[in-house]
Amino acid sequence: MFQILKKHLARYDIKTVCRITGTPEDTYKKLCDLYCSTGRPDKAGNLIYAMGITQHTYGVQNVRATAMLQLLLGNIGIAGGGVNAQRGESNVQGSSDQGILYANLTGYVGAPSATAHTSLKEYLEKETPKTGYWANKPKFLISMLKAWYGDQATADNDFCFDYLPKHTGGDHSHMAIFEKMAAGSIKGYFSWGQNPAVGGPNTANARKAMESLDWMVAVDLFETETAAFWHRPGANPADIKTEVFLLPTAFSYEKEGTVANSSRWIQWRWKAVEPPGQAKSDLWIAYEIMNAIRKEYQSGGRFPDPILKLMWDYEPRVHGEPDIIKVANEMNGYNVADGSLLDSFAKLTDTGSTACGVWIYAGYMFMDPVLKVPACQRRSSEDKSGLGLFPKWSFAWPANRRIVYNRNSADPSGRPWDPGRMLVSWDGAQWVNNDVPDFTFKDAATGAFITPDISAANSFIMNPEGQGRLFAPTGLKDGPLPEHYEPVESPVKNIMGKLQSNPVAARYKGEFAKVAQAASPDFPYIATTHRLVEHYQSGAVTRNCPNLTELMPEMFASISPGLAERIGGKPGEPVVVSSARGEITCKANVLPIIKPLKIDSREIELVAMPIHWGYQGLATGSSVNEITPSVGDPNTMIPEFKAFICNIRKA
Ligand SMILES: Nc1nc2c(c(=O)[nH]1)N[C@H]1C(S)=C(S)[C@@H](COP(=O)(O)OP(=O)(O)OC[C@H]3O[C@@H](n4cnc5c(=O)[nH]c(N)nc54)[C@H](O)[C@@H]3O)O[C@H]1N2
Ligand SMILES: Nc1nc2c(c(=O)[nH]1)N[C@H]1C(S)=C(S)[C@@H](COP(=O)(O)OP(=O)(O)OC[C@H]3O[C@@H](n4cnc5c(=O)[nH]c(N)nc54)[C@H](O)[C@@H]3O)O[C@H]1N2
Ligand SMILES: [Mo]
Repeated sequence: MFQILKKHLARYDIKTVCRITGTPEDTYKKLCDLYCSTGRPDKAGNLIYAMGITQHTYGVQNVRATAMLQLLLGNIGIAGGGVNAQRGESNVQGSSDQGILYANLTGYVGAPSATAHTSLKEYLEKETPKTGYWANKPKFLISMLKAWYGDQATADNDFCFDYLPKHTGGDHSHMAIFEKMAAGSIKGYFSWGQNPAVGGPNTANARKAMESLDWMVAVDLFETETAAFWHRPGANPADIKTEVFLLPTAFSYEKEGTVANSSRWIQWRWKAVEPPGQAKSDLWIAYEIMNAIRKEYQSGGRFPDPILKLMWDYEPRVHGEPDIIKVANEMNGYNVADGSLLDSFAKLTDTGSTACGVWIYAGYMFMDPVLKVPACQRRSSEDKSGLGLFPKWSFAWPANRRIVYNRNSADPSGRPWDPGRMLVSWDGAQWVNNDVPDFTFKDAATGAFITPDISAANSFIMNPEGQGRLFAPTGLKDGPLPEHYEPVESPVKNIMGKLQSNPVAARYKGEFAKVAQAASPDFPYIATTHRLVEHYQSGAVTRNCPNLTELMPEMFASISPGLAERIGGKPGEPVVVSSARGEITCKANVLPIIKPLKIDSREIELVAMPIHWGYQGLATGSSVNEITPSVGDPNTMIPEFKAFICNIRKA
């Protein structure tokens, strides 16, 4: 495999990489030397990334490349190492853990398919690997079904597996939803804590697509651009039939619950103030909607069982709110016989004796020894390792392990590669550790230590083969090894091969198909989008804060002094930025730090635009997403927000 990899990558010598990226060769070489110097036992290299890596039609290939680099340098599973995705919103990690992605149930257990999984047995046979930790999948799924369906779930009825919604394949991501909405096949829509009228690509068409909804529910702090789509500038409310409900919700400081951060630390957040007016917590809203649905189904319905047999008891209320500790305990898991909390997912069974909503969260709740009530937040700052592990602060899933794959911090014989950064260590007779070992280190039955040779060749326990993957044999739509492609819209030719852009990039139909031809003379410049310190995301919250809107009041496009001169524009003057989707007007921000990109010895100007404006709130302005393309990565369907082509002129 290593020889294949070497051959594949030999084409990417320093000269070639710098032709593509425009980085000066000596700078790039210096950077490579510095970064690769971390590939020694006494050093650690940490690779942090966010949207610059992911928001491309080859975003997953980018991420794969970072993981492969870190594997090759020995930077995985060690203190100070790793590939660290910076999750954007405070609980985006927690949301993913709870199964918010359409192809997942909770804890990254795959959602069942209508055609491939007609029974629990068929699901488990097809989806359970023989080796690796996922061999325990039946325990995770059956315990989740017990958490959802309680006594109703028995071995005889497949633990109510038939009640789970089954997918029929295909793409149900953000862009696909709006494509279907535009085509008229989606009739109702919950916009719950998101603002797609500003946040999604090609958004002028997304706003138009919402007009074909019968109803929409916006659960938000404010009347966002999405909630207000029916009276947006240019629309005639009399022509729009959609019934819109706006449910006011409590802000983060006005409710309690868990949030999970980028390091998978689950932390409890207490309520600081009461929500204003009629605003309720999201939990209250979800609970009452389901209560109302259950009431409707009591008088019949096409298939009431999944709804009426669901365990849905979060009483008694606490200050009117559902009992959130009951929710937290259900996520954590408990013994069905006596309701006692599970302290580890190692205790889960596939017999129905345990219930657990989110297997990776097992053990995060504990009985507070002083108060004698279930609690979540551990609050000791003790850290004997001196490595910043803080094992008694919060709970890091899985199993309160701070660094996953930590068997790799020790050599095959179990000696730490760097004694100064010991996570786990075999002292000849037993394992000693600063972090929770991420391998089978003790015999579950006898409690005897297992010698290091057993785990040495099996240090990536989530993979059936037990190995890190330089080569990804399955799972990725665009192949086992990363390859360079240009963005779908690019002013330059891909010098690495015949295929200009990722041949399997996600693309959409109708109005969402609008993409410029490569090297179009109509759009000679590269456009990119980014954030500002003063605003947050679609600006729904921050453009309602007077002080923040005062600091950063207006939408703008940043360009180089050279480009400003070419279009005859001065700082602060209005400009029109256009793409194959349309055009927006904003102000010119002429900045010397914006420099033309040097690609294959050509200089190409760059237009950089922030993402935060819309037509609601205290400070309004055009949304850059009116001109971004609906194309995305084939695996994640994340839109290509970071690179497309545009033109710019004086308004
Ligand atoms: N103040 C503030 N903070 C925020 C947010 C906010 O809106 N406002 N949003 C939060 C959220 S949800 C997220 S996801 C994060 C996002 O955080 P970031 O990803 O850091 O934010 P962005 O500004 O979108 O863009 C990231 C960077 O990508 C670089 N870039 C563009 N194209 C490429 C490329 O091809 N390769 C590489 N290597 N780099 C490239 C740009 O130069 C830019 O500096 O921020 C979070 N924090
Ligand atoms: N062009 C371009 N577009 C982008 C990006 C980019 O870099 N470039 N970045 C993308 C990224 S990474 C992200 S994450 C998205 C964000 O896009 P969205 O998720 O659509 O935008 P947000 O503004 O984060 O929406 C959050 C909404 O939740 C509301 N809210 C806040 N707290 C609560 C709460 O406790 N409960 C409820 N119910 N509502 C609450 C806010 O008022 C706001 O309306 O934007 C994406 N869009
Ligand atoms: Mo994000």
